[in-house]
Amino acid sequence: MAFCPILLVALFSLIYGNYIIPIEATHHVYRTLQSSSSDSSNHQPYRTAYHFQPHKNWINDPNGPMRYGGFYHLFYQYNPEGAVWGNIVWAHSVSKDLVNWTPLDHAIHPSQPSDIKGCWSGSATILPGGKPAILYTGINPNNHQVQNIAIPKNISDPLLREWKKSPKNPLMEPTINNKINSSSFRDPTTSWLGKDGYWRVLIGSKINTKGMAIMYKSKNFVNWVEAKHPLHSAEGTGMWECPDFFPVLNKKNTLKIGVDTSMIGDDVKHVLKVSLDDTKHDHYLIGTYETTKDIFVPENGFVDNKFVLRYDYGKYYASKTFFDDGKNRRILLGWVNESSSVADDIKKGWSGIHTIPRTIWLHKSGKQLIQWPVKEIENLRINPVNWPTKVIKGGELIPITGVNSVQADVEISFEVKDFEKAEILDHWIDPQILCSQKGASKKGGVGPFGLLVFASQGLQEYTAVFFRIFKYQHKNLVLMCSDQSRSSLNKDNDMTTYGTFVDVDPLHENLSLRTLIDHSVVESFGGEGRACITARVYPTLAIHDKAKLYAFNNGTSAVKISRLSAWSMKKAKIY
Ligand code: DQQ
Repeated sequence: MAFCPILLVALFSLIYGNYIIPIEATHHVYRTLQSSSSDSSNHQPYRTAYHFQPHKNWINDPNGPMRYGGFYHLFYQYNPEGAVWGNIVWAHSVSKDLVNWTPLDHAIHPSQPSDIKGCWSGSATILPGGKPAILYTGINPNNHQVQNIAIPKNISDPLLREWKKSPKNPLMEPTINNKINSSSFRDPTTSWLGKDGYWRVLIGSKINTKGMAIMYKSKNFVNWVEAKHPLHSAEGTGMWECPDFFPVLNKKNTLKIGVDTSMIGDDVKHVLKVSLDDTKHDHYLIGTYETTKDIFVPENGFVDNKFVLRYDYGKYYASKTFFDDGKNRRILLGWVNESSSVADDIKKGWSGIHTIPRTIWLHKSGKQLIQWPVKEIENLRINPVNWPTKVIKGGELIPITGVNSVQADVEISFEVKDFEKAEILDHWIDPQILCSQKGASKKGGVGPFGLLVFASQGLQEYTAVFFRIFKYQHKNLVLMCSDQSRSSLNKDNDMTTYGTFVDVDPLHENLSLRTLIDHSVVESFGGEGRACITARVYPTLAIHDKAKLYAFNNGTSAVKISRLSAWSMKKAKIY
């Protein structure tokens, strides 16, 4: 299913480069701030050392990740002019290991009428014969969102440095029954090939407050026709941004193996992820893709019309997966916005990072996904610290020394034996609210126990990542929190506390926590990847070598630390 070369030879070469007009969109627009100069000083305490971020300026969604020519390619939404959203192009970096990256020239920038006002999010598809193609949203002169295609100028260049756009662009416009608003039609997914020889792609959209993933079909990847109905939709969910649709293996002993996006069959379940513009969270549904009807039937559906499962219960948005055919795994990338004020972002000259790429697969229960930082990140680990088994009594705070507390990877496991003192929860309550009410400083029964990161000498500042066990309907219910309420003395920051319940039974397994600490990021994985919480924090005292790291227990019951391994992390080469 290759391109017709003729269509791609005669390309419009319009205005490349500087002719970019910012427009109102899904992100805040700060017109006057878009060309502010940036402070690229190396002494910034909040700049990350091993999370992906460009040298300076604004970054948002990961776009079109793929493996090609022996390289991982990452494109991302980028403002070349400043540290706020605007002037959006597709910046491009390549990597051999998903950890160290080399920046290349911007791959796609406004140049055609169909994208002259911005090149927004999209995805890459590897077509038969191994040729990549990118579908992305362009903003046309009328501020309408349309879908465009770009392909490499030279597929024998493994770095795919140059991209050309089709003169046939736009390939898709929001026509359907005239019901789709031209400002709600964006973010094409990676396409998949049906048994009938038609490619399918999803476009995020909504009608009134009904969010939906509109499907288009094509034989040749250039002429796309809208399907009779969306793949899936849901009332009350608002605009669906950056949809992602992919199969996961559902077969014992093969769960961790990733599969190509076009894979269908009895051994797979499908995942539909949508980024909800209204809540700014990435939610997913697990279900069956009924290929005969071209619909997705979720198993976990909605509760009170709301999605339940999230990739990350902290700050995390506009994620995208790709199939890594080199290592047969599916990799998830996501954007993490700042929690600092716009004025502070401009002062530091940058805004936004990506999480550590995560391998993603179906949990053996079939009810949720598991996420775990890619193995390659472990190559940055140095100076290991390992504790012998240790009991941590109620009220105890034990320093974790020997690691660089602002640039570390910590794995800790707790064994709980005594559930007698677990607090009783007599009615269900939103876990995020429960975490705000019962922060790390509120003494509990079984927990809170976990880690204090970015802690200042006198504990005026700290971020706490912890578990707290409740008795709910005669069962143990594990709450995982990331409490930022004391993360900084600078109250201009968003210090929201995040939380979720983790589907772990501490009667039968230890409670594990892994936290990646990187200057202003606290990226945590609870229950071996069953729950993830990412937070951004900006301490004023607990910076550089003033920051301390502790294991703590503020419950009445003692718990056993059955494992603690911690490492300092080397700096990755990213720009
Ligand atoms: N960001 C892009 C849009 C997308 C949004 C614009 C999600 O294409 O819907 O930068 O963060």
